[in-house]
Amino acid sequence: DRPTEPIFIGKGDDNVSFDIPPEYWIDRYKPIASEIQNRFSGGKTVPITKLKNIPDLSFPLSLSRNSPFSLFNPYHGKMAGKLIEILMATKSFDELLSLAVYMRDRINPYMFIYALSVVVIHRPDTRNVELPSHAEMFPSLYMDSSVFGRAREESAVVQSGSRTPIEIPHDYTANNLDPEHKISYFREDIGINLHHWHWHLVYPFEGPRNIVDKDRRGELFYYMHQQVIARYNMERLSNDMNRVVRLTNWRDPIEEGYFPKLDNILANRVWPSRPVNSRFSNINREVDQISFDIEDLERWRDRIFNAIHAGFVLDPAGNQVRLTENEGIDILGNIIEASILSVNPFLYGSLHNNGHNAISYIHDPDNRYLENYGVMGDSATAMRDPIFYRWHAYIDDIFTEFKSTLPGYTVQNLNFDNVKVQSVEITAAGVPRNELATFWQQSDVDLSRGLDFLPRGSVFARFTHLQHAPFSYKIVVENNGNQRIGTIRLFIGPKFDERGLGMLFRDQRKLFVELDKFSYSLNRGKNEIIRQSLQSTVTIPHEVTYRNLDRNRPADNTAGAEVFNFCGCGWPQNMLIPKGSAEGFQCQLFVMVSNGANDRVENSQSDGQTCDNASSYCGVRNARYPDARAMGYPFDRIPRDGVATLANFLTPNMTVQDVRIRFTNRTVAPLQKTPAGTKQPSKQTT
Ligand code: CUO
Repeated sequence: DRPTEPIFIGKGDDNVSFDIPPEYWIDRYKPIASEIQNRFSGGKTVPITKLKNIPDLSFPLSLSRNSPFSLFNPYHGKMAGKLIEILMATKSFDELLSLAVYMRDRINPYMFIYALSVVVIHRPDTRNVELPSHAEMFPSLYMDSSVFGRAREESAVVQSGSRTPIEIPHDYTANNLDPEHKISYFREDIGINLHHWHWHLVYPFEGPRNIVDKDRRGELFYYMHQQVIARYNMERLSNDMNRVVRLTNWRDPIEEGYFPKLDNILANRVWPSRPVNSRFSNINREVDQISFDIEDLERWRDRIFNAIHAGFVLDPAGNQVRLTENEGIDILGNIIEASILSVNPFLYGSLHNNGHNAISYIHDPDNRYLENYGVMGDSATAMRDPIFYRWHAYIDDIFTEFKSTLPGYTVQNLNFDNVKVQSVEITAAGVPRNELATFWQQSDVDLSRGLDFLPRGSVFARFTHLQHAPFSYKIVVENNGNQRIGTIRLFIGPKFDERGLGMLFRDQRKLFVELDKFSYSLNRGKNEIIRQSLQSTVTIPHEVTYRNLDRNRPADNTAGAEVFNFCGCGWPQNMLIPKGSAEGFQCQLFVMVSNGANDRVENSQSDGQTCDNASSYCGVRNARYPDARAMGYPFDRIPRDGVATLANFLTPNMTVQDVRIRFTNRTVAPLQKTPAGTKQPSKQTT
């Protein structure tokens, strides 16, 4: 049982501690409370108001501090939901802070941080509170466990400020004898995993209804994960691999293994691995209060397919709820995931979540070996495992089945009268026109917030990730009507399939990856639109993913405060485009200008303060989804009759440009400088 430290909200040398009311200390620390407080309060202290009444925490307290906590586990989800409800009910910021301080040493830490994070991004009075990066709070979920022993050694011997970043080798989970390892750089990318953790934080499927019930959340569950699969497939094609195969047969052994090399610091265990050819079993784990059979999954699947083909789902009273063109996908998203908004959980079950559970407990389905869940059991780690993509490709295919029941978009629907897109091109410094350049880059993460060691102070892990040269688009649009608002929709997709043959539109459409979407006021005549890749509404900047902005931030947080306000959901900018290949991976860049008057949504504007910089995959905080079209438009439906290829699909307000993504095997030193005085590793790479 590890001792826990008092609460620190600063990181590195920037120690800030709370002035904890004596009654709040847990019994174990009471006798040494003042000694601990003195030992750790190096700088500012924050006063904490003592609450007269502490709400009943018995339900969330029933999960011990050292137990694993999985959001995919319905029992854990309910506890977290209760905790969120209790924290949301506090009447003021002071009360919230006080209750959080009280909970901190009592509640399971992983559940506590999850619930508190959900609360911070949903309360109006915490909109300016910056959540620390989850990778800094729980670094063991995001990187090779071997780094931590080395970090402790470094911090014990070398003074803060002179410590050398600990380098994480590029290949640490496997080698190329496993073909799937070729794209481990994608699956294990810290930014991608952070995005996924944040997405599920913004869109919990359990908890108070006013938090869960967001505009089009079921549809966004479908779309964000559909895009993950499209991106993964682009990445696979870049690496001469075939598209991911759906996990359709749940009785056969699973070919892919995964050995995560992660520590579970909370449980003092290593994360379980999954050897090749593991088989699904019925799950019955009393300790986790979870049991279901493979047959249950099959029944839910069949009922969902029946509903799609019948065109309606049944509510608990037996009434038909139609799966309409506009709302059907949202209804299905909530049913398939399943969220508490599911029309009928009893009939349609929880297919996607229990797929995660079936896989994450595959090594110990009845808990006879007292093993925890594998990486598929946590949204912070699930995307590391190749099976995540096979499972989600399966889930995505159910949504595709529904979309196939809808008529293709007509020319009239797609066209924007009197608007013609003449051309689109890409330029990047030092790269031929219509070419994108990718390479490796290193970045640093401060581990000091997430590790217990003394003396304190920053110690960094240095990891290597994919990067590309920033680029700009030039789109030439001719507007023969009056001045109007257009929505510019940019996508990229592979030009050829695995065999090097051109693709049919019906297949290629599923591979188009959204790059950007923005409104533009079109003047009469010719418009030259210039847009930077860094402005993408799909991504968040590198500095936001890694929370490096605060290093040089003014202490009073006055200058450019808006820059620092974000919620952390968003595809990482460094993964905007796939890796491509040394020869130049051939892609098609697609641009469409749709009629802004039809795309507009009332009340979709953010208040200008927070969380709207990655709206395509994450929505806008406290506002409606900012695009009236179906998510994925215009690629979300089968083509209209007579359209076989992308070229046939185009209307005058669209165009396509061939582009290449060329990868160079070189590594660039970190963009963000670690604080002054930090030593660089002796092995310099350029
Ligand atoms: Cu994001 Cu399966 O939903 O992990």
